[in-house]
Amino acid sequence: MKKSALQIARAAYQPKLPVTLTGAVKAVEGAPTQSVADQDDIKKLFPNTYGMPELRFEKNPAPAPGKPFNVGVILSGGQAPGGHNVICGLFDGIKKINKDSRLYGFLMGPGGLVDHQYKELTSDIIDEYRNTGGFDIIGSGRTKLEKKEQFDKGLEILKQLDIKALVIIGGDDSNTNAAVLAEYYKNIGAGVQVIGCPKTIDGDLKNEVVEASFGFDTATKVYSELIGNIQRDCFSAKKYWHFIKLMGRSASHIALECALQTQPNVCIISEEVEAKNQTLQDVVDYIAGIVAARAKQGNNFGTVLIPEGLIEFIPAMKSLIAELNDLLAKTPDFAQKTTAEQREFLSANLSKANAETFISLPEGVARQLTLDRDPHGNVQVSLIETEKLLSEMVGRRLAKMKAEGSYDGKFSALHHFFGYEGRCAAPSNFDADYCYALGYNAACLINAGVTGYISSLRNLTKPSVQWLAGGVPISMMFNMERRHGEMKPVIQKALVRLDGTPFQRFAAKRDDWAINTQYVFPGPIQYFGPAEVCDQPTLTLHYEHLD
Ligand code: FBP
Repeated sequence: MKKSALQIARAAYQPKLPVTLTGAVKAVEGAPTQSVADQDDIKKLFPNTYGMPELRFEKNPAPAPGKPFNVGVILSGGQAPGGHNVICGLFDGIKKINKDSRLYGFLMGPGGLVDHQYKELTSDIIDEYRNTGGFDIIGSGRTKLEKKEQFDKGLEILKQLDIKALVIIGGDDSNTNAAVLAEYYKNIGAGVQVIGCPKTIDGDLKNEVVEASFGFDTATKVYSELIGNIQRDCFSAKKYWHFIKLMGRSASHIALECALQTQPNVCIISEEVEAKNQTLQDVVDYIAGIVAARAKQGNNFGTVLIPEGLIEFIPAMKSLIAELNDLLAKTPDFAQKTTAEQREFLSANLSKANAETFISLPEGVARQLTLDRDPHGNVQVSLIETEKLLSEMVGRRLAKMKAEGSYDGKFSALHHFFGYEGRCAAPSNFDADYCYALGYNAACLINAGVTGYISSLRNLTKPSVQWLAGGVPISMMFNMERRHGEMKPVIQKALVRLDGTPFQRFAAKRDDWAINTQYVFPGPIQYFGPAEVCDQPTLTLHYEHLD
């Protein structure tokens, strides 16, 4: 594959490891841990891996010579910038312990383990992928590793390749499954350790012990650059309202970080909408109010940031989607009805409140809610064009306001969705360093002989050389939640905290940003240059450290 000039120059970048990891390390045990909630239930489910201590690495002045060992690695779920560097760090880490150690990548996600699809990652291959975006070195997939048969099938190939440890690079669900797998292998005496690494651009895998998931830094910088560019265009032409949907299936961390970076006129935070029990119409009225206020000053332009998961946080929409899922599952001939028949059927069969919500929706969105279903029959919420839904409804509201005499402006909307643009970008210096260190640190955890741990680096707002390296038992992040009708141990998803500093900073400024155009134009990610331009972590991370 032909390489760009940046790719060639970037290949030479040497990620900056925490000082502790630059030589041999020893693991120092902290106090035994507990899960964040439901301790008794989780202890029962993880008899072999519950309560293990946190680990901190320190320099080891007198290391014993390391024996060679083989490791397997899996990329799980959506792409996130820096995944390749986790693998490069892992490779360099195991080779540093012993040059004869070997790394095997399972192909296209967890399915590769179950189906025995793998390739050995040699130094020639690894060198091609240093500091690059993407997950294409081995591919990724969304197969869930959760059944005993999958674990047993996986063990066959792990044994065949003499693999001592499996590293799973994934989000909250994948790390939950990594802990279940670790417990199972320990219980049957399989002799295979399982180590997790925290990945997802969504930024919702974080807590007291995991400060950030990788990929969030780069992805939000890419989106902020694009939003900044749009804002400059919008400020130049002064004739469009830009409705910009941002990825982040559940939590609104991406939208919030981009708002802090770019200071748009409006940013909706799903968690706040839910907490205030707002309706879709409330959200529409809020945006329309700002459009009208800006129009009064002759400013018929602006930007609106919308988190991808918004729809599911609006209580009325949540209830409508839940009832539609049930109703349509019982109505196999629904797709054969004409549009008019479908609308009539739904109006007659939905509860009164849900029917009213349904009728209030623009036709395109109503169709997406009823026709575009996943293989389980559920609404594919991520396909709903929330940006169009909101702008259409704002347009209608403004027309009404015009008729009543409370608005006198022009409203012309353009729509954008930023998601995939950011997931495979070349990792920022932060993500390049963080990911490389996560992988390298995972090698140290393997060498320390532990299982059911997630690779952890802390002190992330400091320069990477000062980061603290260690490991945290995954079971420590668990609570019990209802999933598909059953109570399951899962890692708590981190949503935007309305009492946290990142949201509070935004909330304190948003009224000003709404009316007085205060756009910031962050520009593209810089890989070379002064540290204050190239090495800044996200504002979210920075403000969270003030909490
Ligand atoms: P992960 O949680 O697996 O990291 O994926 C996050 C994400 O990028 C979401 O923001 C988005 O909703 C989803 O993946 C899209 O998934 P897909 O790649 O399957 O279209």
